[in-house]
Amino acid sequence: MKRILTYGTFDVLHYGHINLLKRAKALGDYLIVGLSTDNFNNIKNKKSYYSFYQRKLILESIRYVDLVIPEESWEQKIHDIKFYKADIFVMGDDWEGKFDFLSKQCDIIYLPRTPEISSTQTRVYINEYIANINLYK
Ligand code: C2G
Repeated sequence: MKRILTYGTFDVLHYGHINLLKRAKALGDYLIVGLSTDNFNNIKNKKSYYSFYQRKLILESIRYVDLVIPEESWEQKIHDIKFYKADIFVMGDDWEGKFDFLSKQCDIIYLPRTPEISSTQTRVYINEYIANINLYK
């Protein structure tokens, strides 16, 4: 059983996230996602639209995801790799090189980030769509 570990905020879920989760799962048999808590988002200077529990509910409904754990600090990865017996640590390549220090614990794979889509961009699209609806009312 090959176990894969990844982390993220996964706010306003979009196809870039799904692409990452799908490819991560394809590398093994069991995908664990460390989901940034609202407090850790503050540390990352990231404000998410959905709460941790809402984002957790959404992630747990995705067929590629087997387990969602809270990501509360930058430092927990080494513990998580050991505790969950992760064989591969996966991140999008916007993080290229940032987690190479974990290579003593497990394989590290950075997957190409899906271009042109982000949670922020998705929120812009939604706001523009709503503004257009109101325009024609
Ligand atoms: N991602 C992607 N393509 C996009 C957007 C995101 O492949 N268009 C990937 C990111 O590279 C990351 C994952 O999807 O691997 C989750 O992205 P975010 O929710 O933005 O996570 P981030 O804020 O990068 O947090 O300790 C690691 C951090 O928690 C990562």
